[in-house]
Amino acid sequence: MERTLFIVKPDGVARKLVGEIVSRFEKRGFAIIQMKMLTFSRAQAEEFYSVHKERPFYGELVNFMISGPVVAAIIEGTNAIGTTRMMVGATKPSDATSGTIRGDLAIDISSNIIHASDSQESFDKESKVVFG
Ligand code: 3AN
Repeated sequence: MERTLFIVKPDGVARKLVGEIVSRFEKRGFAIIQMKMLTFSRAQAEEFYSVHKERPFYGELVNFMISGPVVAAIIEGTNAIGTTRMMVGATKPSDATSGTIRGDLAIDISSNIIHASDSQESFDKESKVVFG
């Protein structure tokens, strides 16, 4: 059993995709361990995305993440981190295969509706930023 974190980003919440996205993970067989709606503070978003600090899109990414409420969840199941990343699809929605969340529901790289931890280290850090 493994745990991971996913976040329905502000565009996903605004587009009323929370139910659709949570449902995919429930149907796949994951258990929801924690879930909450929150609006990131700037400091929280900067810490959450600190690995991208030097990237040209960092400022835009932080501004986007604080632009509205998000829904964050910790889920548990076999190979949760890898399976969730597979279900989310490629970062660039135009590269994401149909059947994945981004491949079915997103078109734009800067608003790609969902985040999911990419490693145990990311999960540890990100879940601390979001759930304390
Ligand atoms: P993922 O969310 O697939 O793990 P990362 O960690 O490489 O992707 O990037 C984090 C977020 O930064 C992405 N979800 C996306 O919103 C944004 N992002 C990544 N690359 C770009 C880019 N080239 N231009 C604009 N935003 C980007």
